[in-house]
Amino acid sequence: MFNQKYTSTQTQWCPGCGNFSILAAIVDVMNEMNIPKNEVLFMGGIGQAAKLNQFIPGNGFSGLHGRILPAALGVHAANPELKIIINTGDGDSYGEGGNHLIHTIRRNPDIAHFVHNNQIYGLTTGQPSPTTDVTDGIDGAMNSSIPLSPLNLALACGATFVARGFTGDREQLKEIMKAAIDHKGYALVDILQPCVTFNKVNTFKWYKDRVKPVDHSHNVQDKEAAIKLAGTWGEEIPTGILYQVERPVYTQRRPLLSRGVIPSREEITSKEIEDRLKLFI
Ligand SMILES: Cc1ncc(C[n+]2csc(CCOP(=O)(O)OP(=O)(O)O)c2C)c(N)n1
Ligand SMILES: [Mg+2]
Repeated sequence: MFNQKYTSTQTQWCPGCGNFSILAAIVDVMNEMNIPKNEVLFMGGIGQAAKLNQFIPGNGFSGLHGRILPAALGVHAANPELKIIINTGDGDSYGEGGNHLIHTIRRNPDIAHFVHNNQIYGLTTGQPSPTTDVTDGIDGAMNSSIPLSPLNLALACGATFVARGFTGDREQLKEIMKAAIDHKGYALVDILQPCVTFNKVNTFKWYKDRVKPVDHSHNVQDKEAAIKLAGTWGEEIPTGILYQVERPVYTQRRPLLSRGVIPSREEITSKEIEDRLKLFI
């Protein structure tokens, strides 16, 4: 069972949805990286994007809308050796889960987070999300707000890996995903994902006309350059890995957690556990 190849099951998405490309990319990436299935946990919140983990047979966990990051942090603390791959939507992670996003990034747990950014609340039938462009094409009061730049938010919070992908460039997306999964720390990949049913503004063609892979000469450790690229949104939208640096992950900075998976920690005495528990009383 652990050596089984990754596959996908039938989905519940609309024909033409950008999510198909993301699912296919993940299945390819997991098979190409050859990570045993028992070493991976796919997690998601609520929404069309967040359902992805339910379409890959294997270890999966679906949480509440906006609340998957604290659950993932707990999983990481209990088993730092597990590869945690999260799929959520822009509404889930940048809207309702915005506060969790900020504080998870600061803690730098070892998590690869793929946000399917269709710039809309898809599952609940097309309300504006924090990334919806200011435009007449999408109804809703929030639409007069300035859109959030999620990648600049992540950079401001101290993210160690920040990237932007596009469902229409599967090869680049796969390379970004592999780097995000390999990255030791929290990796945010914002994936431009057309919603063919509810977002008639940011269509496949709209993205295709604008996306441009970042130049090979871009230095991924240059934060100022990354901030500029992350905030570039208009006639041109840069894609690729914008920023990547090393910083100790959450569990490395906690003496107790840095000793690995709980069942393998023979050296932990019941006295030590009691002492730790007293800290919470
Ligand atoms: C706590 C909570 N608040 C709100 C909802 C309703 N709800 C379900 S999905 C969703 C938005 C989904 O948008 P997004 O995360 O962008 O995912 P998409 O469907 O676009 O992929 C909302 C508001 C919910 N299920 N739970
Ligand atoms: Mg969405």
